[in-house]
Amino acid sequence: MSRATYLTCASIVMLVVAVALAACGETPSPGPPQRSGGVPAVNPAASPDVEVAVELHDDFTITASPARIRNGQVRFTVTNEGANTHGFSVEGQGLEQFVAPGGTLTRDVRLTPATWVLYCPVADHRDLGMQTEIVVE
Ligand SMILES: [Cu+2]
Repeated sequence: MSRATYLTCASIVMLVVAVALAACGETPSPGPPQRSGGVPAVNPAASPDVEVAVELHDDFTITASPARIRNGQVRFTVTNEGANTHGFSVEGQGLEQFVAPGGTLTRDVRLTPATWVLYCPVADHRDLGMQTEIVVE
């Protein structure tokens, strides 16, 4: 191999290496586009007309305070005071939500004048007595 041929071969090898390095050095494809700016809330809750505090207990009791309210937008703040999972349902409202021990849940429900049953939807808790009523006037 002459010196000239050797230099040419070396140049080609270096060129190939350079191209390979360039290929490896490609920046990774960008991930999914990032959202910028605030996303408007889908269903911003109206300020409630009345608030009811609900407590769930391990002895299968559920309390609501106050238990007599005026009709309108009702905000239930449900606290699980027990060591077991309980839940919150308003009969006839299609609402069924579990609440972890020590957890709190807030739900807004529009209630018309009637007597509404609140109960725990977990397992057989309702049959064990875990329900109460509120009167909406
Ligand atoms: Cu329960």
